[in-house]
Amino acid sequence: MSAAQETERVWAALDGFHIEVPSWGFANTGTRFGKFVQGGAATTIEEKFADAAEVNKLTGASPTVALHVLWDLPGGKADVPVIQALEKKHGVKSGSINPNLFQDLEYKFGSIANPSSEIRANALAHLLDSVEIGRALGSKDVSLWIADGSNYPGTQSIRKRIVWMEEVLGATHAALGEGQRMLIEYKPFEPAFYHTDIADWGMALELARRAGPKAKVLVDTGHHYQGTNIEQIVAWLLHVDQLGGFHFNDRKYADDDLTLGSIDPYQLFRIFHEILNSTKEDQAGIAFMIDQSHNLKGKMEAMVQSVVTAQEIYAKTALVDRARLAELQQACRLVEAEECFRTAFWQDVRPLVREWRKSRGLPVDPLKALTESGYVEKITGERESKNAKSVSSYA
Ligand code: AOS
Ligand code: ZN
Ligand code: ZN
Ligand code: ZN
Repeated sequence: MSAAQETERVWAALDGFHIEVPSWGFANTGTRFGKFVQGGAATTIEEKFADAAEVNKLTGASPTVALHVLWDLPGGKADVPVIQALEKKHGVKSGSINPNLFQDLEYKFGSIANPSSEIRANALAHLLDSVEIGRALGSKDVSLWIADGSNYPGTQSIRKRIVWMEEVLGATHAALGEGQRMLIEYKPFEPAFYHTDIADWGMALELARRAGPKAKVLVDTGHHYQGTNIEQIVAWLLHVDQLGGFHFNDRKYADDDLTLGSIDPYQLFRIFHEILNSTKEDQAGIAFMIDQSHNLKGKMEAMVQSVVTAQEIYAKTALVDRARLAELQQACRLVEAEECFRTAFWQDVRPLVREWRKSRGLPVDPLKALTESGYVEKITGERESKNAKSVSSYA
């Protein structure tokens, strides 16, 4: 590939690349053992929007912010005008709407799979509110993570809980408006430690199919057992037209929510390759989102680092000579095929990405620009005393 072709490919890829940042990634979240409160963490929805806007200003790639209904719109639909005002003020839009069915004490034994029909009805009401909020904000996706499960064998009926979930998800789907979707996330364990009601992509896929055509599967990269071939799951979901989006993060052990690409950048490259190897239409239906929680790293720095890493790895992936690769695969020329694939991964695309940033009027080095802007000092000064008081609540 000529240098001009490489530039063209990388620039086209970066122009089309957006990744959503989570509102909760700017707030004080921690581990189950506690959290180290950061002076500059966002304490209000306004501060979360300000931080998300700053990340977008530096990277040009994160124009939307994922919202958590209970944490960001505690007043429910009544808070929509507040969010709309923030969108206008900060120039970033609301992205996926995340219902919260794991925090209230009534969900101790489950939400949409709880044996109590009353509690299931409350969970459905919250999902319907979330759909309404999404519609009012003009946001496409309602993103469902269901923490339901049980801790000991024999304590719950796995089969009955499937039926209950089908009922609630079907009713949620029926409420979706034109252009709205629901994404179903899966996770093998945590908080439940014996069975999780939506434990893997097969369960999520089947529930999505039964709910209806606007339901798709959401792949959180941290939600797999060690060694799972995530790109193969991605390939399958693309094949059956059920891939709704991603929660990107990285991990060494379980759902560690580390900065994406920090442990295994090659895995991210392989996932992106399956996506870039699919049709433009397929690609248009995939929501890229970051789902991370930074307990030790500065939140702004970690988020900028994540978006920049996503851009760089996406750019690398765009350099795979897919036509040549297909020929080599067809001819079973294994070593050449592997080298063709890996050559793109080994290439240092950072000079090309810098050129792209310059040409788009963006800072050439977003992390350095963040440091030089004094933004982190500014927000720390403004928020430190508020953060010192709020050592408790998760997010
Ligand atoms: C939890 O493990 C899931 O990844 C959720 O998607 C996420 O962490 C967040 O809480 C959104 O509810
Ligand atoms: Zn997630
Ligand atoms: Zn998770
Ligand atoms: Zn995670």
